[in-house]
Amino acid sequence: AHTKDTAIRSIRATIVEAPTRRRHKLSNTEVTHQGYVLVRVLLDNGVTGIGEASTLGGPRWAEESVESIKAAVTNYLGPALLGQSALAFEANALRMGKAATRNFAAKGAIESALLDAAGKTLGLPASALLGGAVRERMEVIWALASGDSGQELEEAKEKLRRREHRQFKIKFGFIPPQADLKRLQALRAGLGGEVRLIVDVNQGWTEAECIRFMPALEELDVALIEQPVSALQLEAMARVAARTSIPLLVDEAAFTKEEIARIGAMGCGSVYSLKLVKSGGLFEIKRAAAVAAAHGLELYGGCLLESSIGAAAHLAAFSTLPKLEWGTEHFGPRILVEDLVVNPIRFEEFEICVPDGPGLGVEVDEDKIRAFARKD
Ligand code: MUC
Ligand code: MG
Repeated sequence: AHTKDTAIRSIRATIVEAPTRRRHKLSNTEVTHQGYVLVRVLLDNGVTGIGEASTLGGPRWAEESVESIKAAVTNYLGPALLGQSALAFEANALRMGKAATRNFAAKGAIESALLDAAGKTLGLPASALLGGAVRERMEVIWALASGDSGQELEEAKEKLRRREHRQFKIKFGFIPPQADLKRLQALRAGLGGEVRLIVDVNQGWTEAECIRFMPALEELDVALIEQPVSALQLEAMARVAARTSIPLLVDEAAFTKEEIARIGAMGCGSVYSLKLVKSGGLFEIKRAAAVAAAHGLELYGGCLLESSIGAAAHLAAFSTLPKLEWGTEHFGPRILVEDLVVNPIRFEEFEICVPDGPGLGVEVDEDKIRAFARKD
């Protein structure tokens, strides 16, 4: 394709609702379908690029919903970029910043689509445009979130048997802490002492509940506790972090670089979860990682149950980070009944493989998109 004609001709957004293999529960919501907005950009050279914005149960995990994302892309962010070169990544991010505050999932999807189109134009993987990959695969964590203890143990055993995952994140906070502890005890007893277990409370506990129940998590050798208290209660999170021997993973409490600097300075945790829907761009994820690392935080490659499209975008950025101590939790492509691409991301020997084709390296399955697109 011609590298001269990289002007952005159109930007379109489609709402997609893809069924999940089982119910996925969190402290404040549960899903049986994943809501995505697919963003397609068309350049003057005829190349198209695809990006994905993910949500979890409507505007629940964060403020953005599929409806708000589509509106932001169609009415504000898209129009601000028409006629600009897809290769002008920083200038385009500035333009989006002027057109809309926050709206990170929407901005992240557009930038992913531009990286896809630019990479396809230049014949380079998106990771090359982000600085070049320093790793081609990474250890990948699976999330257990049905709430049915027996089912969760069977699911984990199956993942181990298939050599797909050997680290598990257990979603807490949708039942009382005592009941969550029973789930965890059953998993630890059934899986043995070697398997790494992470707990994500999704802001579900008070500081008092942390004080009461974290000693039990320590006994069960939990490796990491993610966002135990409200994202707004930074002081409480810092006190909890100082009290427990388990490192805290900061998720909902920090989206922007300034927020990361604050949680870093306050000691709210010692690991940071990177997410496109928090950073609003793949270049920005790299800056988020640098700010977190400069405050002494280790890095965890987060997800919001993206399909292989969103996962490919994340992996392009994660693959370029000098350090990614905790690997990634990109299990999204495998929780969908049907992935949205014809060449799903590969999982091998407990690792997820970074696609190496041009752009994001995935090809949209148009039949699936037609089947799952919201009819409105
Ligand atoms: C979150 O809070 O980490 C990622 C995995 C999962 O089960 O939920 C998401 C969001
Ligand atoms: Mg989380």
